[in-house]
Amino acid sequence: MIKSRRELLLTLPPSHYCERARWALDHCGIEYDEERLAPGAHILRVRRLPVATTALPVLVLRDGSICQGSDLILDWTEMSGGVPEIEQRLEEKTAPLIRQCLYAGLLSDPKSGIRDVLFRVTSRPQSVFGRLTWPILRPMMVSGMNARLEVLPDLIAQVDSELDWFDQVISERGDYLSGEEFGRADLTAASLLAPIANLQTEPVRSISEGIRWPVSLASALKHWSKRSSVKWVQQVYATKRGSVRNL
Ligand SMILES: N[C@@H](CCC(=O)N[C@@H](CS)C(=O)NCC(=O)O)C(=O)O
Repeated sequence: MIKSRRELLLTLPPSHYCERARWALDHCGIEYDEERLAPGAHILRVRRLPVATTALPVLVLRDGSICQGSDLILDWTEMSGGVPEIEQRLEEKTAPLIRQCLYAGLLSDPKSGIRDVLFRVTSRPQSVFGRLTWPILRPMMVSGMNARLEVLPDLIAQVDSELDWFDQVISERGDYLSGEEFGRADLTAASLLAPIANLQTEPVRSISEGIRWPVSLASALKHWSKRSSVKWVQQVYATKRGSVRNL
């Protein structure tokens, strides 16, 4: 069993699931270090751990035990204010759709800046490995997520209907998804919708700095920016994201 002084959060920095875990740790005042990995290179690192898959985030606890997945990490923090049915839909349907949709536009456009964003805030060896393997990695990401340009219009329509659902949720529930206080469900929704909210709030702003949205996505993002869901995300980030410990 490996013991360390602080918890260690392994992330792919731009991942919204990783932001969900990072925010929960920040919110709960937990001292941790963040090890920022590059896609592709992360596999070599995560395979050294006793976990079933290479998906991040992974939290390595001080006693050497491990939580894999943002949901289990939030369970471990014991944050209150969860709404399981809303969080489950966000985690299993809305968030993968948003990821697939954005990558379908970004990976097909060499000027999108996505390569630099994926490797910029990682360690030097991770970044070098990632950049060298990019010609192989990029098509692997496209096929792994089915993030092809041809499916982008359909993905935009599907994200739109997820926002119809979430607009309805917030109109029924008011400012917070569970009761009168900010809680786990709010944090989950805001972080998993963050990639489409053009946030100027840290850490999302710094991590995604340099993205140039392809025309195909820019108009969808502009349209979404007027929706209640996106305004709600911006408001929650502006008022609740609070201090970011590990930038
Ligand atoms: N449901 C999981 C999803 C995690 C996930 O899909 N992580 C992606 C990043 S967005 C990942 O690590 N992909 C690379 C891999 O699986 O090797 C969670 O909530 O943490």
